[in-house]
Amino acid sequence: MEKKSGIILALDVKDHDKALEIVKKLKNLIDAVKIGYPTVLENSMNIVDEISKTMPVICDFKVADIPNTNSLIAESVKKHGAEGLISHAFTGSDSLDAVIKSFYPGKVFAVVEMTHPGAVEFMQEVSLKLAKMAIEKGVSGFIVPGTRPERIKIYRSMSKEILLLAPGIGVQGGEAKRAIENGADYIIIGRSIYEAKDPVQKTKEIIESIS
Ligand code: O7E
Repeated sequence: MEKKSGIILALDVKDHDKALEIVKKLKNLIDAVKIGYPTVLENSMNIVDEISKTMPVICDFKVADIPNTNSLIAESVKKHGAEGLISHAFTGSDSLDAVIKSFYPGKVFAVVEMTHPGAVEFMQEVSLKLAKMAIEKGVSGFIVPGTRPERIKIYRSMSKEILLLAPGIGVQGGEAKRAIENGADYIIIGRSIYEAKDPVQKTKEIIESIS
């Protein structure tokens, strides 16, 4: 996943043709496409194979099970050509380790703190511990909250090398520039782009705002 614009498209688009059309239009402006349950449940994993042939895909399945089940999931995702896989970290080091080993040499990104208000109720309290454990286990990066740039700064201070991917930009209130200034390597953006009247123009504006 070569960094060019620093933008990862959250392709939460259920319609197969619409999803592929938007990827085709934005292909040269974005670094990767994140595909999650909304798209795969409507289209099967074939859509991951299709898009992976044209650009890097990160599967957002927020894997959160016992080690054996996590391994089975990671092995299957790998077969479909995804370059990255998103896993929860709260299930513990053995569960995360199983994802990393079974998805190797693919990149595993651990969710350490989410963007929505409910994330401060339970998750934030343990998020730095999760991040420390995830670094020790050897993840490629973290999912960090673009809605709380001050928290991104803290995760950045934990490691210079770890990739920080920040969703929550646009519709959820986060600002691309602030996320990047506070240490994010990539921003993950969905609705602000795919629901825009002109997604290409919108993406160009976002790129302009962070460069
Ligand atoms: O709000 P949008 O439309 O820009 O979409 C944001 C995407 O990022 C969407 O797919 C959502 O599921 C995801 N996301 C968050 O919004 N908040 C989080 O805390 C975590 C994620 C996420 O992508 O998790 C794994 C990367």
